[in-house]
Amino acid sequence: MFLQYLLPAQSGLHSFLMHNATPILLPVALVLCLALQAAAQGFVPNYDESKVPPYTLPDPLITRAGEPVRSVAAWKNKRVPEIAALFSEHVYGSFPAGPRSTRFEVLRESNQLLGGKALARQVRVYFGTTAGYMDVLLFLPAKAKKPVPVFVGLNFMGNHTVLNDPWIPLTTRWVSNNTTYHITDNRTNEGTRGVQADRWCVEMILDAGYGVATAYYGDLEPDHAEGWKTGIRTTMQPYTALKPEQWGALGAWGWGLSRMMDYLETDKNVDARKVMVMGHSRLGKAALWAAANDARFAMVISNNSGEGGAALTHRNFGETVGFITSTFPHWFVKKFSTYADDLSALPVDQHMLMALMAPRPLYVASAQEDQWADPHGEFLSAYHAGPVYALFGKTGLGTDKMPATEQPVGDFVRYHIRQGEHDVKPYDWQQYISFANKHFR
Ligand code: GTR
Repeated sequence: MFLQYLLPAQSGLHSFLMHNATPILLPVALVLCLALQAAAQGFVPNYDESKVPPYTLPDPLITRAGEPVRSVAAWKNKRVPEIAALFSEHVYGSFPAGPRSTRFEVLRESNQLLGGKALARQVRVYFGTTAGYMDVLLFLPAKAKKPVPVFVGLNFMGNHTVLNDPWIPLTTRWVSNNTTYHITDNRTNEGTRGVQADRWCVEMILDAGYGVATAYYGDLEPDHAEGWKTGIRTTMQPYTALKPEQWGALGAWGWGLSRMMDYLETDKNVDARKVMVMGHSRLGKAALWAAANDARFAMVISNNSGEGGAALTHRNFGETVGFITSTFPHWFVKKFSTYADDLSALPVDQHMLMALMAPRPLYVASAQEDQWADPHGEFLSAYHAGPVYALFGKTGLGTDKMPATEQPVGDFVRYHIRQGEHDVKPYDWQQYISFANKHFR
């Protein structure tokens, strides 16, 4: 089935794939790279459902002291803080409550993008009273007569990659080298404009009457093992009162989403009660953790977030704690890696993270060819959040049967698995838009 895992781990081939794949082949190349990395580590992922060892999930509705949670009040006052503290301690690290951002500078504004369909703003969001900042790119439907609900999410390569328009400034931050895009000195270039436009579907979102806000995740922390040294975990240390090792890169990216929210609350064209946080893959993990900590996000969307995101950790399928914490040691707190060989000791699982979203609408999406992210584990974790939604009188997925491809299921918790690879596709956005229509219109 996954022939790629049989390939020898040759660093030359690895780097060839990483750097010479055409844009269209990039997702395939990434899978191959992961496979080669896995092979290099002597790691053989399990892709056989019948070989998933038995596991026991902690019950979201029983406290650590063994008391059942029977009311919304008990859930909110006792169990939510307890679960959030468990995730902080064992997985993601602390999530600083602030400082909130209060200083915003509109750097540029235009009503010329997308043939005049979009009102676009690039806004510099300063961190507290410091000179540190992130640049938020906001698109709004030009025709809107009142404040609109907005999708918000971080991007992987810079704001200029989400839409091909020379009006959008190139990021000046550190970016990953990539010879497909001729990035060799960790600085981006004109050739990368719009290269991730397929993932953002800006026009489709605006046509549906929604706005979309994005920022480059490298504004918060460069995504490599040493990135924390120049990222906000270091620069904001006096303000967050946390040492860099007390939170991970996922936490830093999630914290940035909250700072974007600080800005959106002040934008008169945005309906701040209807801001939907969305993230893909590692940025889906960050989006979930942000939403768990910040109730201002009114809807939560996890796109192929996988291990450490929506997928159940206790299932041994696809990516594992051992692999993720050794390949990306900077994403989590160190303690998470100690569960690599003994998952039974881990006192949380990701269905509890899903449950922290309740009663907000939650969408979990997988992709058929993204077995690395364990689609069935993503489905199950959405399913096991159901009892908490029920406590609020809301139906979650409403079924324990994994649906066929492109047959979304669920009410307040919704799930789909689409055909194709690890990515964000127009199909995914169509579903997120109709989910938003259902709950916000
Ligand atoms: C992979 C990682 C996944 C996922 C993915 C991504 O290398 O193993 O957990 O986060 O990266 O972000 O695209």
